[in-house]
Amino acid sequence: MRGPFIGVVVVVLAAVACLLQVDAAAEEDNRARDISERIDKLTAEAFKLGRNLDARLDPIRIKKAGTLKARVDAIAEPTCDEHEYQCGGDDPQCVGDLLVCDGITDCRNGDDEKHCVLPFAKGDTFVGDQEFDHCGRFNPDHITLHIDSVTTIPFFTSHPKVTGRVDIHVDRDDDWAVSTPSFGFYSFATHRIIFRTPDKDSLYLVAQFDGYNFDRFVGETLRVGTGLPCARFIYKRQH
Ligand SMILES: [Ca+2]
Repeated sequence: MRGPFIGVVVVVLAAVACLLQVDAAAEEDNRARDISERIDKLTAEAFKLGRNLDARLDPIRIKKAGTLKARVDAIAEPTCDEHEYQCGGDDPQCVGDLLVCDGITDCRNGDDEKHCVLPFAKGDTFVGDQEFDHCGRFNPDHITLHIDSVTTIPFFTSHPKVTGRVDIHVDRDDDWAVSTPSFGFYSFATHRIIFRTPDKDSLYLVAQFDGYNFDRFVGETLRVGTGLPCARFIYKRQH
């Protein structure tokens, strides 16, 4: 009697052991599947994060964001006096325009010497589309500015000298144009070229970059004396 009983017990125990092995294997499979799913999820998140970082480093997006910031800054209350430069950051400080890009650090955060690469060079051409023009008799749709030279003067490195030509195209049968030599100075502090145009109408051109997108500037022609603009063209760099 004991013999068959023991045999039954052995068979039952073997069956239980087998079932336990099956359960353990199934549990291992489930854990492996969970881990695999988590790895897939983390991989997808890593790729998404990488894409977002790439987008943030995209120079076109950085330029657009900078242009937007410049527009907000333009309508905000100025925090520095005229002819002063705002160092920026969390530590408000103003320094004189002449101290920007003069080779000596004046801002506590060093910002006045961080952006001193000229954004244009000899041979560059910008074509302007008219917004309004009631300066003279020509009323052109387009004006072209050619940069002929850019010279950094020792002891006045904050304001490189710029020479150029302003061509005014007039739509007539003979495609007539007026070319006026101009010279002026670029300010690293204001991102602005002021051209002194030697003309009898006492006009001068101010080319204002936004400090971020140097492929475009707003060009206003102003009258000497009043300082009021009588023309505005939006200029774009020709590539
Ligand atoms: Ca300086």
